[in-house]
Amino acid sequence: MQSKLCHRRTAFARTICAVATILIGAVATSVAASTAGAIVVAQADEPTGQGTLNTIDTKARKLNITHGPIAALNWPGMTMNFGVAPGIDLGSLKPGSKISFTLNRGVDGVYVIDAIRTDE
Ligand SMILES: [Cu+2]
Repeated sequence: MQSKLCHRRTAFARTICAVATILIGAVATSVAASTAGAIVVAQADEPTGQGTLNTIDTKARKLNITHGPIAALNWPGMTMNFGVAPGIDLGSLKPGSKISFTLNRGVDGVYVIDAIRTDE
């Protein structure tokens, strides 16, 4: 839970993250419930990238993408492969498309695409 909140970029969000970490660990249920609302909001602020979809491996569920810088992760632009979360339909994607995507960090620490859309 708190890792998503910690992905937020602003100093304010990082402060909230630190406070939430303390509260979730130590304080009563009523306080934890109030911090839960902030965490739900933070999910809309996952790391986001934009780029060009180069290739689609439907079987392995991997996309090769040339993406621009991803500021939230301090990543420069690069060409790389991404895994895709279960439930994302790859059938409507086409090589060469301009795309936007969001990333979610799995339990193994590797970022996978958990949302993707084609840009006009
Ligand atoms: Cu990359």
